[in-house]
Amino acid sequence: MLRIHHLALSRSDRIVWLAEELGIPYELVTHLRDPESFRAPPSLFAVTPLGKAPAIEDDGNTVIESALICDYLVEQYGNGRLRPAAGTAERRAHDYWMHCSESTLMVPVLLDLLTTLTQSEAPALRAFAAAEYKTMFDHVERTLDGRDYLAGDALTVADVMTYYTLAMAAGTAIPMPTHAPLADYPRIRAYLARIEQRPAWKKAAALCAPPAAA
Ligand SMILES: N[C@@H](CCC(=O)N[C@@H](CS)C(=O)NCC(=O)O)C(=O)O
Repeated sequence: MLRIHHLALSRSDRIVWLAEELGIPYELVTHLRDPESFRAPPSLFAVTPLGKAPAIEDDGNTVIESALICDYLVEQYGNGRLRPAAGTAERRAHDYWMHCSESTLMVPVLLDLLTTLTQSEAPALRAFAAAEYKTMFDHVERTLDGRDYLAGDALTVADVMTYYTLAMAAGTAIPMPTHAPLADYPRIRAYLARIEQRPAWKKAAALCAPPAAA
């Protein structure tokens, strides 16, 4: 059976959500962050050389990197779902967002998170992140003009990837004192809300939530 290694408060939410969307049976192994350092525990190094989440084990394969895991699961279990047909405009948009979500879009998010976690003032980094957020949100807002999802009118796995990046930026995936304001982006707010109404997303959110502090 598919085993998903989940780190509470992390990108591995994407993989649990995707497994729920595809109806794949899985075993969920939850790892907890060190409360002081916010780093992953040593148990993840037993699974992957980088000690990071998400990771999956399936049929003797260990797969890491959330985009690659998404591709693997859609390939193995999708039966044509959640990925547009090759050679279409929708597929090109899907491929673009699959890459962009974990590369360009993640840069300001990680700068913001790291300056917060290290309790740095770092005004230049914050200013850089703020400018990048604006560019990023303007781009996503324009993309969502006339469509419900990033590659068209249907959810694709590129939305599974990009949703989490946007939710981090908006401060909802990992609570952060500073986060990018979405007030000027009605399509992005509607997009996030549309996703958060999906039964698979709701189930994954409940399963992935960290245990309540005692
Ligand atoms: N590009 C990788 C990033 C993996 C990554 O950095 N995961 C974070 C969680 S969001 C992690 O495990 N951090 C814990 C640590 O580095 O100690 C992916 O998309 O899977």
